[in-house]
Formats: sequence, C-alpha cells, structure tokens
Amino acid sequence: MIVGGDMLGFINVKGDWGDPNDTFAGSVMINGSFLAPDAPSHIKVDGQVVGAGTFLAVNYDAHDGGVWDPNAVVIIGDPNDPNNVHNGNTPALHLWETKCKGDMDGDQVVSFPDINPFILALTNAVGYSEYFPGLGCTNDPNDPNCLAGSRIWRGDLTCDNPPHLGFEDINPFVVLLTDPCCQPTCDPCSGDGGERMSPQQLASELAATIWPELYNDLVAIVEENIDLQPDEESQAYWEAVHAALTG
Ligand SMILES: [Ca+2]
Ligand SMILES: [Ca+2]
Repeated sequence: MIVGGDMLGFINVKGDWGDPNDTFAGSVMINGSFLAPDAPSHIKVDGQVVGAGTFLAVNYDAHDGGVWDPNAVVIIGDPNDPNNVHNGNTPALHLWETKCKGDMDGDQVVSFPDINPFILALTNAVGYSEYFPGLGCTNDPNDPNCLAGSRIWRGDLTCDNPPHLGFEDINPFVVLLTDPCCQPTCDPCSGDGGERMSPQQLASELAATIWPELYNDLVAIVEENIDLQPDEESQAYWEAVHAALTG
C-alpha cells in the first residue's frame, strides 16, 4: 500500500492484517511523513496480524528522512486497550519503522551486532527477509528496487541512485560502526568521519559479534574488500583486518 505524500488521515483495515499463507505481506509505504499535527492520524487494524511472516512496515519516506509524529499511531485490535496502540518500532509485532541507515536489524540503533544482518543482506537477500520479516523486501527479495521492506535502503550507505546494496557499501558500513549514529542520510556521523579503529581492534569487535555460521562469509568479504581499496594504505588496513581474523 502506497501513500503518495504526507499521511494526515487514517487507514482502517476492517479485518485481519496479512495472510497465513503469504510470507511477505503488510507494507505501508508513505512517501512523505506520518503526521498528526492537528487531527489524529492512524493506521488501524480491527482484527489481528496473522501469519508468521506477516509484517507491518511503516516506511515514512525512508529515502529522505520523514517524520513519524508521536501522535500518529498504529492500532492493532481493540483501540481502547493501550497495549494495542503503537507509535513506533514494535519488533514483537513485526511493526517496523525506518529511521537509521545501517540499522540492519531494525532496533533503531547502529551497533556492531548489525554486522550479521548486513552480511546476510549482502549475500543472501532471501535469508535476510526470512530472518527479519518486514525488513527484507516484499514479493521479490532480489528486486534491486524494492525499498518497501527497506533492506536496500538500510544497507545502501553510498546512497546510490537507483539505490543499490553491494560491496561498495562495506567501507562506509565499517566507518559507521566505528563512529555510529542514527540518521537517514549517508553523511558522516560526527561530520569529520570519526577516528578509524585499528585493524586489530576492528577485527576483534567483528569476531566478538559475528554469528559462527557467518564467520567464513565475513572473512571472504574482508578478503574481497582488500582489492576494492583505492590506495595502498587502505589495502594494508584491510589486509591487517583479514590477518587478524584468520590468524
Ligand atoms: Ca541495529
Ligand atoms: Ca550502495
């Protein structure tokens, strides 16, 4: 479902949200902001969210950094029960909002654990979509233009046009991990690019957070990344990261 501009009114789903037989269902793409400046603005589901893979991703202009107004809410079930009224990320319900570039697991924070879903998103789009229902892509997880589920928006740290998630995003992702912030743009977080971690420090942070089953993928990505560096200094940096990971 796509809302062409700012969302100021309401959407009411009369029954359940989702389909028990459909793995990817439930994205509301708002091309502007999700706003309630004067009157209530809400998305209301009278029934419940059904199906293990169903999600409700409220993507309020993720591309440009729109606003989810605190008074704009998503209501699932009886509106008189305050537990049913949500105004932000609610992972237990697969209710996601998009906010930070590089936040690959959708917890609204950019941190080292995001390395796991970043690698998944890079190497296995379908696996990423299955692991994080709603953060992957609707219908076709391999569709490079599918931003509704926001996998590409979150991982594309070079802000390509059209958006693209690829090996070119590894360097900026690592820079972001070492100088983290939550923002919807590709600008450096502190404005000065931050202090680069030593290769040994980076390798040990990565090794401490990587899932064992992704360790080999990480090593392979780091190895490929050596050749992609523009200068010898950067190559030496990534060679040292690789050596520390495999040593
Ligand atoms: Ca995160
Ligand atoms: Ca990119």
